[in-house]
Amino acid sequence: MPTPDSLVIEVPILDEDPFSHEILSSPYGFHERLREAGPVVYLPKYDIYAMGRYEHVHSALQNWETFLSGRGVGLTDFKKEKPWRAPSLLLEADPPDHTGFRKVMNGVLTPRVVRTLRTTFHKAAEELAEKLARRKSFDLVADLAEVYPIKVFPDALGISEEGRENLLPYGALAFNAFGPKNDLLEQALATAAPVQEWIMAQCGREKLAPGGFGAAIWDAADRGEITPEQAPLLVRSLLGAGLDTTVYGIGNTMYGLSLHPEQWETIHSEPNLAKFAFDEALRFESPVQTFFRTTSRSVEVEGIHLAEGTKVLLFLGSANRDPRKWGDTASQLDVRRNAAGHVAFGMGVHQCVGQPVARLEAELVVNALARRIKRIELDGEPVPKLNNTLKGWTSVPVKVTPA
Ligand code: HEM
Ligand code: OVM
Repeated sequence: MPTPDSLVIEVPILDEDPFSHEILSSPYGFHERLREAGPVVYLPKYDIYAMGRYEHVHSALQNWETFLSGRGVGLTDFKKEKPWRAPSLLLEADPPDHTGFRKVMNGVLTPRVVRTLRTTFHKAAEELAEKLARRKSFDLVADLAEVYPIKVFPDALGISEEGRENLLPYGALAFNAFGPKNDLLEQALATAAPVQEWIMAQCGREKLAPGGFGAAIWDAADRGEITPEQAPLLVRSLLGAGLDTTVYGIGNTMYGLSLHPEQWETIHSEPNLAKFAFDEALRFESPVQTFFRTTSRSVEVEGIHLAEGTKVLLFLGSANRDPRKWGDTASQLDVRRNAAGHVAFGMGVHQCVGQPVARLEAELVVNALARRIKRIELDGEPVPKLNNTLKGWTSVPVKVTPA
């Protein structure tokens, strides 16, 4: 029933911790309680509001004027507390500041530029798939998801070979840092200083190989589109956002397909479905589960009042499984479903700028495996990987039958 503007509804309260180990490793029961409780729910544990339904998550993502990113997309309000690092010029900025930086990054990661990587990425995918298909069993994470992106992405960026072991810990730190200061963040921070130092040292022009994404950002500085002070921060965005996300994305996709061997059969018989399988798998198990926004003004959502400066936690992973949007099969993986409209890459002005890279990696590696493996199934209990923002696995043992 529509709510008259004048009628302010009392907000439902959920006394649960979405950043607890239990909910992080297995969030779907909580998502359902969140969606059922109402369009906007209060979480007293953190004094924040949360949205879990597709309609409201989707519209908050589109409405950057009311739901700000510039005060941080984590729990910390940058207006009240000092951020743990200099804010991202992209992720943690609003128009008009965001607009010019986004234009530059769009130019660095155009589908046309990304197409030039196809040959190299293809060769690496074929080699890895050939090796894995010969084994009776392997681990989807340790032997595949944590191998392929590390093989191709740092070279595409143009960073040095030395120190690449810092990349995944930096991503883990950055994504944990969007959450509360819990044990997961404390653990990541304990070893963070040398990791952060290495990351920033890689962002200078002299460190970046010609022809890579990093050098392309510096070319934009040469053209006067950004300043030499801003270029390293844009390079840092790629170092922080570009690797863990695809490790989780490829891992989650292969996990979903192993959990449903009949879905694998479908893509084995039609390997060109690999790219659709990736979108459906991102919907089914979204690597980036949540992002915050901060209200820029007093606003009412379905009759619930949010004061200016309120932190709102948007559950992308819950929106992507909302039966109101996806029907009663929302919690099932179906590679033939039209997953268009999912919010795993966000929506609106901040929608993932790295999508062409993520899609290229996933499509090539899943396609290469689909052609060589007839059957895949779980071969033991998957072990969840805990992170305040990312959902994925530390280990997924599988048994495979070669084609
Ligand atoms: C933004 C997810 C891969 C770079 C985003 C956002 C999401 C996301 C949800 C929106 C953030 C928001 O609205 O606040 C993912 C997923 C990936 C992936 C699920 C893999 C499956 C990548 C890759 C790169 C990248 C490979 C770099 C090459 C970025 C950057 C932003 C972003 C720089 C900020 C854009 C902006 O604020 O304008 N990503 N991402 N991402 N992503 Fe990705
Ligand atoms: C950034 C960024 C963008 C997306 C995700 C992310 C660490 C960082 O621009 O720094 O997570």
